[in-house]
Amino acid sequence: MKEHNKTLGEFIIENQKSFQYSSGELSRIINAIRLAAKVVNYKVNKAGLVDIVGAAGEQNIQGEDQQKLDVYANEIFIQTLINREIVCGIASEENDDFITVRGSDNSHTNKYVVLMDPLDGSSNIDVNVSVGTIFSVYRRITPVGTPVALEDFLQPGVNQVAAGYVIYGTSTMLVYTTGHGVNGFTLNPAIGTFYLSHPNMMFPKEGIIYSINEGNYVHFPQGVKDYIKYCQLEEGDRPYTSRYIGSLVSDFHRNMIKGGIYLYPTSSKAPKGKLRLLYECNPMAFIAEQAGGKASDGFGRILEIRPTELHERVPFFCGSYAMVEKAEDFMRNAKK
Ligand code: AHM
Ligand code: MG
Repeated sequence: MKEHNKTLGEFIIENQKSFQYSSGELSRIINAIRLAAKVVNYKVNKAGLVDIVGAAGEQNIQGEDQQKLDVYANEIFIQTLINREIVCGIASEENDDFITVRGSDNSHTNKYVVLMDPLDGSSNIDVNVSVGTIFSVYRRITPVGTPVALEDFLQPGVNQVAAGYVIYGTSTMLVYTTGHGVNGFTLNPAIGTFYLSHPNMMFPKEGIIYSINEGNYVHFPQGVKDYIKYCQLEEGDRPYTSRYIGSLVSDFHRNMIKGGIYLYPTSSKAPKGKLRLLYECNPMAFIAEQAGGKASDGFGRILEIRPTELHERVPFFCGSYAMVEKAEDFMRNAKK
């Protein structure tokens, strides 16, 4: 079968065979995410109609309550995972605390936890710009049979068994890794099926795009200011091109295809950075590394950070390997 004729469903089944000890649970989690993504996609595509059928907090003409899309996406992903009884716990950027999930027999026998940002960049919805869902899967570390605990969620990113994102863009894509490279699937909306469109995605080692909210320039650490100036210098393939959507998934996706770096550093306004380690940075870092890229907090590997709280924030430098390495050089030099 030609690669582009392969559906996500077929790909999941084929790949399950390559996990030596797989009981099929991980495949079922990816399947649940695939389903929830299609439901959220349908709703995101209708978002422009909100003015016609009623805004969030109001009732639409059918008398149904309108919900904010990020709240809706959160509920869809959580409910889809809970209904299928495949995870023992879920943590979401939208919820203060993690959710304990029991099996139908009230047991705690499932092995995996899912962490997610159900609708990242949701402020872009009102202006018809792409948004995304980010997810991350870990094997629990507490014994099977006991209720899930905070430590099951506070694992370093190197422990991830799967991570991915959905991008609701000009076309909708699901991109994910289980630690054997990164594959991208595009939704055919006419029949509601994802097809393998981007097998083995790889970051170009070098790139010419830098993505950062330069409006915060004066608040950035010196190393970042120096790196930005380096990007803008007239030399070799520089100045680089500046591209910033303000939607992490979209900026990351473009940079992975074209070559580039995404930066969300600390600033005097956000002393720990803005992005969340568990819901945004770890999954994107896992995908980046699997695609030959690099992800750093400016000084060290994102995936090795030991989290201490669910909603922890970190500075994030991620993208083409050589570009992130260069940015780290500037960070180190500015500290000397
Ligand atoms: P959110 O989780 O509240 O949507 O914030 C995350 C988003 C990222 O998608 C994006 O890269 C970043 O925030 C943009 O932030 P800023 O507007 O400060 O540049
Ligand atoms: Mg977010």
